[in-house]
Amino acid sequence: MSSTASLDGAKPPVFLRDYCAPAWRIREIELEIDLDPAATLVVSRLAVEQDPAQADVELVLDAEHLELLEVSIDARVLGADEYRASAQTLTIPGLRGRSVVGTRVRIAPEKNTALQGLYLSGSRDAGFLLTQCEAEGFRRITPSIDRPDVLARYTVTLRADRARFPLLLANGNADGAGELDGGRHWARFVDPYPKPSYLFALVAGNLEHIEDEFVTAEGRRVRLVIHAETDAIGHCGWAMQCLKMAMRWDEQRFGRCYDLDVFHIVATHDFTMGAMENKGLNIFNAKYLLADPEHATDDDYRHVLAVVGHEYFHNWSGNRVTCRDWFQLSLKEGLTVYREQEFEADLASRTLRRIEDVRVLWRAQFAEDAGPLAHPVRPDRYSEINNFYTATVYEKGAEIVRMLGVVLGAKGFRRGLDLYFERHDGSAATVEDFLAALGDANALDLSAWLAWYAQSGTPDLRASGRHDAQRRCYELTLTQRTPRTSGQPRKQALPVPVAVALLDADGRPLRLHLDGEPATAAHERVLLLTSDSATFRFIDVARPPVASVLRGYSAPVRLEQAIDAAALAVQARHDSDGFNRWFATDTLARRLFAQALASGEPDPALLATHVRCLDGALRDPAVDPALAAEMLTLADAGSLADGLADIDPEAVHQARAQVERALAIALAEPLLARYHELSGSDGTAVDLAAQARRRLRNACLAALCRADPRHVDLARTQRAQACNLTDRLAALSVLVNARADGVDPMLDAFAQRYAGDALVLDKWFSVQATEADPRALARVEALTAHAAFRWTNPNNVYALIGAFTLRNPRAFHRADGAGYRFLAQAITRIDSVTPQVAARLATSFGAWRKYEPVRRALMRHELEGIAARNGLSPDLGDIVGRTLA
Ligand code: 0A1
Ligand code: ZN
Repeated sequence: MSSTASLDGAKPPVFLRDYCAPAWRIREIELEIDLDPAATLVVSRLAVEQDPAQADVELVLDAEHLELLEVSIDARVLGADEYRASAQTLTIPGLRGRSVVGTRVRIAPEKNTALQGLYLSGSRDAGFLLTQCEAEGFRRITPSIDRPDVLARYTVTLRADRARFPLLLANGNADGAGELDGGRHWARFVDPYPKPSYLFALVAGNLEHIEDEFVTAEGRRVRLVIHAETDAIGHCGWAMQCLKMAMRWDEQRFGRCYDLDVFHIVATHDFTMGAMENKGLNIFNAKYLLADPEHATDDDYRHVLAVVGHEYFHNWSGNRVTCRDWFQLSLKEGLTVYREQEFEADLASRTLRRIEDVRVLWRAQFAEDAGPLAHPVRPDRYSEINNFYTATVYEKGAEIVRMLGVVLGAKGFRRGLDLYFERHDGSAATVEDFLAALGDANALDLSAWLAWYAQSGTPDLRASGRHDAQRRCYELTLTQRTPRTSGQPRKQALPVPVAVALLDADGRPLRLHLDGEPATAAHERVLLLTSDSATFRFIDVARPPVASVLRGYSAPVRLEQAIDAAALAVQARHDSDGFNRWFATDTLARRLFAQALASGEPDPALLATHVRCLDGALRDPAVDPALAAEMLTLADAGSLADGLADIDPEAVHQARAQVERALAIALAEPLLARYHELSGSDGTAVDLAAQARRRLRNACLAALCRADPRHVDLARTQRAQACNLTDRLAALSVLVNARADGVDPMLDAFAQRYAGDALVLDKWFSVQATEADPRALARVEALTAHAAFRWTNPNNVYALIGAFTLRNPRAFHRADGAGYRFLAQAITRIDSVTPQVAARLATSFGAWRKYEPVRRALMRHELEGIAARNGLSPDLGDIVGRTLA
């Protein structure tokens, strides 16, 4: 039972419209697993039950990469002619009604480099065993009905050598343990909550742990345990704090309590994604769990908070209420990303989190939606579901939930979510169910919102205002249009909530009075655009106001606003919405960039306006330093090139660098003053205020070094004196980018200092991979031979090769095509090891048609070369096939 597919033999697509309720269900699953890295035996008993309405449908179990040893029905072993096994399935013909189907299979976790199913993390002799089952990994452990709408109760008995695997874990509550002959031992787990197979997990190894306790609002005492390898266990304290904060927050904000007596988290360095929400046994990529001042940056601290929250919140949005099928993936992911965003917004900074989310949306999701891999938040077909854990499903999915939150208001949204959880607890739901629950709880018909899930592409939203002095009114006209996307030529109007305020010349918000409505004291209003275009008239507006539109980025659209630089400057300096302050500076910077790209230099008047805004943010002590840092940080090249055709990445780089330099030169004095003022006081403190100050200080440093090479000495001093990783890395990055004298020995010293710390060395790889210089490619190629780099480790691959292709457009898009060649070779090499990672890397070619003809041809050539290879994985075949289509 093993399978590979070539591009022309790729898996056939599955269509949403073909969904059928399962003909067979599984009430109970009993597993007995004899663990051994070389040969693990899995014995299963599935209590299956046929849907009487589908009595003619055979029982087909999913089964891949398994060595089938035995099949039985109600304890009677079947002859080889009584079942059919293929590379993907095990079929038992003639079965009717209820039975217990038994199987015995053998698997080899130490050979499983795909990191799906049961695999080994770490070395052959000392590593530990763990599972990853989402989306379709369970079928690589035992034959089963591996689809999310089949929910079963699990009893799991694990057996293993005690010395090698003292820790045995599976989902749910512990239900006995004991000794066995030959130095082996056993442990049993019962999970009382029916769950789909993708939430199954086990862990076996020699891990250390830290432990704490949480008492839920319902009075349940919960043991919290985090497990990690010896060298990492000391870095788990922050994650434990985050977990407790997440548990309390979900009770307070959404009334959701934890529901088992124990909650385990396990850290691994071998994981293709961020983390996984297995019921009661979350498994984390160590990158998103470990944090201590010497080994983690401020960003790491915030990411741990967010990801620990995310996985914990899945316990309700995903586990208690799961998805009917994988087309509904955003039902759990969009909702959980939204909950995670709100968690961080409430506990840390709302404005900052929003800016970061919008940057990601623009960079990753808008690009995806504008290229050949565009798909709706709820796709209508897929051939490889692993390729749909995308920015669209996650980030745009979260934006839809956010818009519903904006329209329903906090209380209405909470009512709706309560009803959703109540109605669908213990079952598998759909996007329609979600909208119905939110609507029913608020006596609203939300079915029009389904279009956001079904339609791909980013809507353009045009906002233009007209003031009528005589009538003392202001008319705001909103117009939407969604450009055609691959596979979806026709588009319809969507419900678009547009949060609006009107500011006077000093930035003070006016009271809003919409024509035809009673006057209120509100200074902000959500306008709901439901058609192609609509005009909203505000009355009692004496003077032309500054319209602050799309506040908090209330809808995931490309805003095109008829607004002059002076009005943007009013927003940048005074808007009471922190996000829109930043949005205004970003808009000004993009205009400067467009001028630099078109005519070789930015317009001096516009430059002066923008400089005044940034100067104000730098000098004003009332401005959050983190916000000031964000205002100083220009959008990345990919985001700036959004919407351009025939992109010349070198020209984009030069125009961007020119704007950065012009701003830095004009702001040199306040940048330097602020840099010194912020120096030296925060040490290893990781509180929010200290993080914000470091962020601004490092933004000032980077800008100063762009303005004048002499400032590179500041970076040298900072590198030498830094007492935290954030400052040390920021200085190193500046020095690498400046190609400063002596930077190579500094890089060596850094690598030596952190030798053996894989996560810090990954950052060291990334710093070198993102040097905005075509010569970075040679360095990256050389680093693939470094002792700390393994092609089999996804974190290494993303840190070096992913950082190079995604965050170093100048070098990746070298005119000679060497960057493309390197990526294509890396993809081919990785595909035979970890297909999911290869497929993800291949999405870096997704925008190939947007580039100028020479680069377009070079990328196409590499894509066609990959496509022509034999034995391509279905994962890679799917991405390359769709990219070239
Ligand atoms: N559900 C996880 C993401 C995840 C998806 C697939 C994985 O393996 C292929 C692993 C994790 C989350 O959203 O956190
Ligand atoms: Zn998730």
